Amino acid sequence: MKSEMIEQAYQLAKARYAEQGVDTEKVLKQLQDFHLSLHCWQADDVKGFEVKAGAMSGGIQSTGDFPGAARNMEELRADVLKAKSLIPGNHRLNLHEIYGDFKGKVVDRNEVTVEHFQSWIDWAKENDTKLDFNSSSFSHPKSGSLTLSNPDKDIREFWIEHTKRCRDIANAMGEAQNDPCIMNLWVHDGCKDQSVNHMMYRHLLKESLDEIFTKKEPMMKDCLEGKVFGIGLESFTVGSHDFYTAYCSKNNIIQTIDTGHYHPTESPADKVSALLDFIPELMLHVSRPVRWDSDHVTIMDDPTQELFSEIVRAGALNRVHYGLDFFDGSINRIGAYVIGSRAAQKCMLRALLEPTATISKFELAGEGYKVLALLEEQKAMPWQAVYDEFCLRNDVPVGQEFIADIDKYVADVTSKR
Ligand code: RNT
Ligand code: ZN
Repeated sequence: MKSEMIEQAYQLAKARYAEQGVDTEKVLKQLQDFHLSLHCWQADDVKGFEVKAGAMSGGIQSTGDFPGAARNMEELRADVLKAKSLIPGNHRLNLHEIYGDFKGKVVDRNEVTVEHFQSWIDWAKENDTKLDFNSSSFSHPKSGSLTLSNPDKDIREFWIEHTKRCRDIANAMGEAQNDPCIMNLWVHDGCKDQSVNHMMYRHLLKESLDEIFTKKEPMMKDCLEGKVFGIGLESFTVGSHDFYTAYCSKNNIIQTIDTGHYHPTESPADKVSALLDFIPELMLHVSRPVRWDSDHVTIMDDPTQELFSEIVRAGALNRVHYGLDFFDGSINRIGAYVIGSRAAQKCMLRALLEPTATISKFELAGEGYKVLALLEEQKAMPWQAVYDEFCLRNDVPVGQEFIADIDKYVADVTSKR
């Protein structure tokens, strides 16, 4: 697309938004300041780099065997940089513990230290990327169906030790980048079938968390992610949404909202305003559930749009961390990163372009039809022209032009793997 065309379309869009009292230049600045946290695990179907890696477990699954997945750290880093070069703005990278630089050695989860992440810290600095982190309780011989809530003290302590070490690593990352590292804690703990010990498991999880959080780590932020069920853990999840809502609100901890972790008609967006008066901040795992927590690539669907709109309407832009969490092994994985990240950005852009103050005035004046009218108008406003301008200013391909870049990368790089 010619840049004059993009510029002309943007000027028209700018004028139309100005009629609604919306300043697109201000919005473009806000969008520049909107940083996603790209999840490293889309690049290799959540395999990681452990030397004696266990088969994938913990109730999650990546399906598909599209060729060209990253097979090692060098390939993963190259793929992430390629994806980042096609996404406007600057974005963080979210690492799982199993992606450490173990240098060919067997390092068990209760032995990991910051030295296994030093090369990531250096890489991040060189590439102007901030890091976030996750403890990893799945795909390990001691994962079973219970980790931090396991009645077996030895297994429980193994995972407590792992999680404590992960917090130390996250804190070191935060220090190195002079910006807190967001560490997500998700454990798959649950039961496949009927159980009469729900209270006991939840109590054990609470006790484990209390112990894990005793150490103050000033340069990292903890967040807790619940869910409804996992594959092979269908009947009961210890760390449910309610459990963590209670725990986070009592202990002033960030809660993670994964958009795939609720009942099909339950709205993740509605949780933003329900939670933010009780917990300090929110972490998101932006994903797309198709019939189950399938972790399809994020697109501009209604649930994602509503989620970002609710954040903006709540005035909570700076109280949310924007992690992505999809892993589709059935399509080009770099394409998946670019589509999912751009879709999340476009939803945020549309949320920022809403004339919320005007609509709110009508609502409070009892002018209901005007509220509906303006919300309907937003759907066809020329936000795409603003997004194209954003891409142009960030010197990344506009519109579908990124496809040619990915095709070239396939020809030059991933097809040779
Ligand atoms: C699983 C959770 C969790 C994982 C990642 C890999 O249902 O969503 O966030 O997807 O930690
Ligand atoms: Zn998640």
